[in-house]
Amino acid sequence: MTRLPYLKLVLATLALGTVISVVMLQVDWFGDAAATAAGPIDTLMEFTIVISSFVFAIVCVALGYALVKWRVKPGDEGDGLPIHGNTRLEIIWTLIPTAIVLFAAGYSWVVMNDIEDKQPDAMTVNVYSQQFAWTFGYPEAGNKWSEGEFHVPVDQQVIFKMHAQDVIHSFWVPEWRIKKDNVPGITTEAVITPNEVGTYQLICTELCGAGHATMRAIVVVEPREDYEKWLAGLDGEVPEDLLLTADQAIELQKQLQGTEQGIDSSGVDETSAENVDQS
Ligand SMILES: [Cu+2]
Repeated sequence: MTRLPYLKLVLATLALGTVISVVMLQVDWFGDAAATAAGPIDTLMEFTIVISSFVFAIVCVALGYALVKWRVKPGDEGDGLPIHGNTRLEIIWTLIPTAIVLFAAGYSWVVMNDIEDKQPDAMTVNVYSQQFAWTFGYPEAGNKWSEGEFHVPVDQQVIFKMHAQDVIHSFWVPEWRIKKDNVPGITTEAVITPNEVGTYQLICTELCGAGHATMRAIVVVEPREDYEKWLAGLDGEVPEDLLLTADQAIELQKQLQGTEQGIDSSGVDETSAENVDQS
C-alpha cells in the first residue's frame, strides 16, 4: 500500500477549510443586532462555523483523495481487500472531536454565564403566552398589563419571566438573539439588555397550534422617558387567572367544570396538567 502524501492532504484541507470559512462568513446569518448579547453570541456562532468548515474540509479532502486514488480499475470485478480496522486512527478520530466539542461547550458556557449575569438594577417583565397571543405584566409598576405589545427602556437589563397558560410557546426577538421556551407549570427566564432604540417583533418559535404563525407581538425599545410615559398610560392590571400557579389553575378548572362551565377553550388538558411539577 502506498504511503499517503500527508503534507499535500493537510495543505489541501487547510486551503479548502479556509475557502469554505471565508464564504460562510460572508453571509449575514443573524440580521440586525439590538442587544448586548448579540455580539458575543454572533462571535460564538462564527467560531462554530469556522470549526465546522474545517471538519467539512477534512471529510471532503479524504473522500476526494480516496475516490481518485483507489478508484476501481475498468474490468476489475473482484472484492475489495478485507480491512481490519486501525486502532490508532480510531483513537485519534475520537479524541480530537471530543476535545473540539468540550472546548465549544466551555466557550458557550462562558458566553451564557456572562449574558445571564444579573445587574442589581435589572427590571422584571412577566411574559404570558397562550394560544395564540402574548401579554405582558410589569410587576414593579403595580402589575400593569399590556396585550400584544410591550415597551422597555434602552440600555436597561430586563429579566423576562416566561409563563405559558396552555402549551409550550417560545419567546424570540431575532435582534436580541436570545430564545426561551415558555413551559406550562414552570417559570423560565431570559436576561436581555436591549441596546438599540427601535421597534421589533416578538415571534413564537414553538409550533403551538393552528394559529402559531400569527402569534407575534410588537416590541418597542425607547428612551426611558418615553417608556415611563407609555407605562403610565397603561390601564388595567394583569388578570387574576394569569397569576394562578398551575395547581391553582387546575383547581379553578375543576370548580368551573363542577358548575358545568368548563374552560373548554383554554387548551389546558386536565389529565396531563395534573402531573405538572410545580417548582
Ligand atoms: Cu407558537
